[in-house]
Amino acid sequence: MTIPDLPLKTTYDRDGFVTVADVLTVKELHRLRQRIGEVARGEAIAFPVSQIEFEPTIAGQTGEAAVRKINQCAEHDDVFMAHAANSRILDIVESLIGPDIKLYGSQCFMKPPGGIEKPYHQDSAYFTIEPSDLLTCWTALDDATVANGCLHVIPGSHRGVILDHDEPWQVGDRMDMQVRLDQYDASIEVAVELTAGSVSFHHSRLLHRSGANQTGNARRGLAVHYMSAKSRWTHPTKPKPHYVLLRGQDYADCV
Ligand SMILES: O=C(O)CCC(=O)C(=O)O
Repeated sequence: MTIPDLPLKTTYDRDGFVTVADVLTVKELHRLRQRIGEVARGEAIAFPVSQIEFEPTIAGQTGEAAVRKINQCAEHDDVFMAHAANSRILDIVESLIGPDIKLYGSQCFMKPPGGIEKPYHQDSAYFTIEPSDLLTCWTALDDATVANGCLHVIPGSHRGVILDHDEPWQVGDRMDMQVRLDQYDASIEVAVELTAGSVSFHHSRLLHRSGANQTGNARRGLAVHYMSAKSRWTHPTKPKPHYVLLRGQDYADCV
């Protein structure tokens, strides 16, 4: 693992994201790639197919090349839960958000050849948790480049508020929302290119997007969302799900 010069927390607090090279071993990377393939091809019998989303633009194809996203990987599979609980990753998460850590969610963005972009958004706009200081650990399962649709971020945008996500965005036959162009300064955007096995950590208010995959190979990224065990559930009607404690202690009246 290659730790950058500045303390990670200094960079994370300033920019809202930080990268660490070569966090996974070759063996860990191989195991995750193998398992994500099994899930995407429907070979992991116990994994619920309802958690698999398909690319809207890849018509007529089935199997791994047509999968856009797999939701709740760690919640439904031990291989991904072991990754979420990887002590090398949790040590970094602890240095950024403190010692009491729960798993908020996980998803694998498959970005196959021809996979579409995901426009600018803040994860906190979708998370019913306060304070809105969750952390996403995004692990590159393939080299992530501008050409194949790596993440792009607006440094420092996590220090602002949660913006309105009121610009409609069509994902196949369903609508999603994005932030309007006039709400951020696109000229300071940074591309977060990573080699396979390297990781970026981003704050849940950081504006980020990923590009379309214009290459012939997949750009798979495994995102695990972590929160402090002192966070609170804020949804007005939905009951709070059970969130797994990964490190530290639980708190009464918290998540
Ligand atoms: O990997 C992608 O394409 C999108 C990732 C993303 O939006 C996230 O990790 O929150």
